[in-house]
Amino acid sequence: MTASKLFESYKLGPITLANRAVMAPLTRNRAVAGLVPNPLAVDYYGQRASAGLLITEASQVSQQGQGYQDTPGIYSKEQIAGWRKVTGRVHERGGKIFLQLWHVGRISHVDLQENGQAPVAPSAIRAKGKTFVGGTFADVSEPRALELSEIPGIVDSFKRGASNAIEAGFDGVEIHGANGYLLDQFAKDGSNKRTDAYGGSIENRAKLMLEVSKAVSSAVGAERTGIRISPVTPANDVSDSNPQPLFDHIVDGLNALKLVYIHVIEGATGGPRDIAPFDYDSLRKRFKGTYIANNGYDFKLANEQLNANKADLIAFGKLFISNPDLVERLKLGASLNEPDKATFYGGGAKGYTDYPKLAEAKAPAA
Ligand code: 8OZ
Repeated sequence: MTASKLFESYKLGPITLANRAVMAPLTRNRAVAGLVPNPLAVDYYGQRASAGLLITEASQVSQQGQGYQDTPGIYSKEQIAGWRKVTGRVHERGGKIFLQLWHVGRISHVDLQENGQAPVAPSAIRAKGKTFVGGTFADVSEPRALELSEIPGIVDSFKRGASNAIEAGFDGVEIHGANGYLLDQFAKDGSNKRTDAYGGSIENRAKLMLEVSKAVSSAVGAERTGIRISPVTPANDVSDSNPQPLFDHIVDGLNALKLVYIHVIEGATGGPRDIAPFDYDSLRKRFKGTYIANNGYDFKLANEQLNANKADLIAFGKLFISNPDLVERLKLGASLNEPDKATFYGGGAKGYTDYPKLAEAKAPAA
């Protein structure tokens, strides 16, 4: 068996994780009925319960916050009931699970919005990019700028989503502050051209992310609230002219709120880690809570970063899609299943719940 810090337990606020491997949030687009987690999701998350911590796929906090077809929500009674089955299965198997709270902002389409309205954004600037809706890829719609008077409603929708998640049995929540969705759109100056209290200076642009963090942590406890950020990702056409002071400021604010973790996508989401210069150590040093590192990690890089104390936990995405027993495989130095891109988004059990565990793969054919 391979020795590694990755296999050591870790105390995350009030809960103890069996190891330091985190399953990253992964959009799978299988919530086909009522945007309620698919019954297959119970098996999918349950199969992966040996991760130290599971973070669910991004789950919209309102209809307005949805940007792709068949993504689950966390705002209706039915959705809460659906998620309760997921948390029940994961806990039965000794796992821990956080739900990711999501508002896509301008990365949406009129067909997903109430009465075909425009999606909302900090400013009325359409992103260059596509979404998946009605079974096909389509350009995202032209958004409208949120009125100042609508901002408290956005904060409330995150807060309600967080309370709903706790009602559904989650161990905590992760605020989606990354990848060019609403909170990231407000933070970065490529998408935020507002002239009110939520635009202009770094402090003003960071305000919504910090207000949401404060509201969520006051509702469910800072020790159960984490956040995901992606300082330099170009995902969903987002950009900032000076991300270092922006994210230094954001992390200082999160630290003051005593959030339990920051989950940092280092580099371009799902792409090169070195896309732009950025000092992640600065975030690591500023933040007194847990640092979860993500993006392009394999076992070797995970060990290097853990041993150098650059991270407390490591989040793996694609590797957890194709290896339900990733932790056991890494312990044994066993080979890994390759993920199949064609089944990442949408569909049924294929490429979702049918990746074999090691024992199953090794079992002789009947
Ligand atoms: C892939 C496809 C759709 C959404 C993210 C929630 O990037 C996503 C996402 C990823 O954070």
